[in-house]
Amino acid sequence: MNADSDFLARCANAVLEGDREAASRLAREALDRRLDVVDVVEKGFVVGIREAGRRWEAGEYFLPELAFSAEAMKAALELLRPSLLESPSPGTSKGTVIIGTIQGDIHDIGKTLVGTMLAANGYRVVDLGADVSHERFVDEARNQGANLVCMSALLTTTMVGQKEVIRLLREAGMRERVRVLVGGAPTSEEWAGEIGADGYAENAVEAVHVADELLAS
Ligand code: B1M
Repeated sequence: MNADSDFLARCANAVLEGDREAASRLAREALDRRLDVVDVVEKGFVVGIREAGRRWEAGEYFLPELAFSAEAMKAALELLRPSLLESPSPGTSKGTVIIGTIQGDIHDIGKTLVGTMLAANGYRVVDLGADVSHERFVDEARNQGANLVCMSALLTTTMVGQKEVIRLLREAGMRERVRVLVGGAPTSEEWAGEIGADGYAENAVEAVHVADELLAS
């Protein structure tokens, strides 16, 4: 069932106010009411964290307030994760995915969401976390026999690392057998083309579609 706009607004507000308890309570309520959890995340909690970012940029929030918002967001996601992971096709792996946030970048909320959605849709996901060195992406892709390398970047200063990982994959002779998907707020379709990635996705749901297309071709 889809959540009503009032419920979504309360989710956004709990994150915006950095209210971890309220965010957790609302996440539990969403589960109890069997609401569409993807909707609750994307149209509720994510709206709150983006508005917190806007306020911070506008000088209306200080960094600790932004950090509280991020904590509230993570608390809600933690509770919703098992439900997000309910796979429509359990037991069948569509391929192995390596995912992480690029070196120098600690933003992990969007990356975790993308990894969760990929896992929920039948991929074996190896989540390397945040601030992952360029070399580690390549090493893990090799060790795990990855079909797809997913790199998230939220900073204009770190997105260039995605290009470096692609260069290293090429240097290691792995570029032909590994597909590369990039994403994160400052990235774009154009950026993906410029750095030689195979795909770009704007959000977690789109990431699943793009991964499916890339691995089918
Ligand atoms: Co920071 N931060 N932050 N931050 N932060 C941004 C990114 C910023 C845009 C805020 C702003 O100015 N408005 C800005 C970057 C500016 C720029 O580079 N142009 C910024 C900055 C500057 C910083 C610091 C440098 C601040 C400082 O210390 N002075 C610092 C960086 C530290 C570092 O990384 N080295 C910093 C720190 C933090 C917190 C720790 C407080 C916290 C992060 C907590 C955490 O993640 N554990 C934080 C937060 C929360 C944000 C904002 C507000 C929200 C990010 C987020 O979680 N969004 C962000 C502003 C914004 O994005 N509007 C901001 C929700 C999440 C679900 O969305 O991550 O976009 P997102 O992921 C989406 C899509 O992008 C996409 O799908 C996801 C789900 O829909 N996607 C992919 C993401 N990865 C993908 C990968 C894919 C495909 C799709 O395939 C591989």
